[in-house]
Amino acid sequence: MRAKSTRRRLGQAALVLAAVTTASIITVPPAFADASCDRGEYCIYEDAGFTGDVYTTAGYLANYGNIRMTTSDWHGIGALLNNSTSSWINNGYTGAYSRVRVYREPNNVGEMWSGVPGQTSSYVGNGNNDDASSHRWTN
Ligand SMILES: [Ca+2]
Repeated sequence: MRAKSTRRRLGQAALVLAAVTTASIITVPPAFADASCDRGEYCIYEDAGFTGDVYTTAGYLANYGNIRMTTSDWHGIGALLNNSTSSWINNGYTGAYSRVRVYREPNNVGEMWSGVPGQTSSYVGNGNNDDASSHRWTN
């Protein structure tokens, strides 16, 4: 009786595992899903000219920390977002909280640049390159 019960539980566990495995095959990995610079997003590029690894977000980010960018090629993991921004696009919506402000330090300390919707920078300049650590949306 006990052995049968254990076997049934193992069988159920195998079914759950199979379902999870199937789901992860069907689901598009977030690393790839997040690569496009969609409407409403602030889009960060590792290199000048909107190239290299990418990070796109419609949200605030008070500390880039250990967040990884989306890799731009087929191998490896993305570059660290922190201290990597070299070019950017504000693809946000106009209206309230449409201006993105970018900071040298976490928690919005030391503003380096800001941009309204539609504004882009193909290179942030030598003084600001690879130095951004947080951003937020403001009016
Ligand atoms: Ca960079």
